Amino acid sequence: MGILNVTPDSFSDGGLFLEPEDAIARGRQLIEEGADIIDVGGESTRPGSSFVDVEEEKRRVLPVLEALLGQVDKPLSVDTVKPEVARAAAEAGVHIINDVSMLRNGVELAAVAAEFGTELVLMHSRKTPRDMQEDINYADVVRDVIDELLGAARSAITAGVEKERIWLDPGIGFAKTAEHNIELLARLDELVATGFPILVGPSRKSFIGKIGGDEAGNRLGGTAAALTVAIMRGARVIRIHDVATMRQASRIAHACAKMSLRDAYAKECRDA
Ligand code: HH2
Repeated sequence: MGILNVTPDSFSDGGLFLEPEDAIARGRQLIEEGADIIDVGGESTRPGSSFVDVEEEKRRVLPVLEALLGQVDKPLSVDTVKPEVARAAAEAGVHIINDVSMLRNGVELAAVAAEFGTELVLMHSRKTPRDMQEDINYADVVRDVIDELLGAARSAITAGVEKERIWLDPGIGFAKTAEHNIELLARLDELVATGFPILVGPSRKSFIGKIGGDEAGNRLGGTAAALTVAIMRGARVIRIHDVATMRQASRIAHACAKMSLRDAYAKECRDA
């Protein structure tokens, strides 16, 4: 999943694609580089980002979604927590609604996904991007994240979303310490065991700087390592800025994941 932020203040690509023509060209470039999905967002979620109202968010994302829907032959996703924006994007034909609030403001967003038959990504987070780092107490971060995600999935199903259309995401960097993020990646197989497809978004995030020791700079190596672990543990979709480079990493990780499954299967047959 290639990231396309149509925002002035996203943490790593803010301001680069604010003009619709630049964003549309970037979307086409992500597809050429090998993205299977493009995720278009009009409001940054980084700590301290400014609030965007519904009309402004629609003004940012709709022209880009409409143009790309006519130009690329891949599913498009809208990264929004606002039901009004999700509805306008669904009316335009978007395939996926990506909700980083996990339905925290009510189930209206899920009702839109149900009405239009889109996929619905529920990403784990707590509070809002502005104060999420105040709520980082977990008894067991992996079990707590799973419980909270399954609660949101149940609400989405009650609102009419088909279970098969729900994806879960541990929310790397959202109400988590660097160690929490690492533990969620290392134990991602426990999320995979819920049976829902798992999406993971480690791209260029600050835990890579903190753990890798390169606070401000290049986080490509750390992103590739996180992506590899996630794929080996069974993640289905990785949300990424640097598609060409990460496509290469994901091909290798997939090949290794397939091989280890084949070996496990052969061993099972031998033992049977
Ligand atoms: N991370 C960000 C935004 N949306 N959606 C999902 N499903 N998973 C994620 O991990 C995720 C997400 C934050 O990254 P980015 O879009 O690069 O930055 P910003 O929110 O500042 O625009």
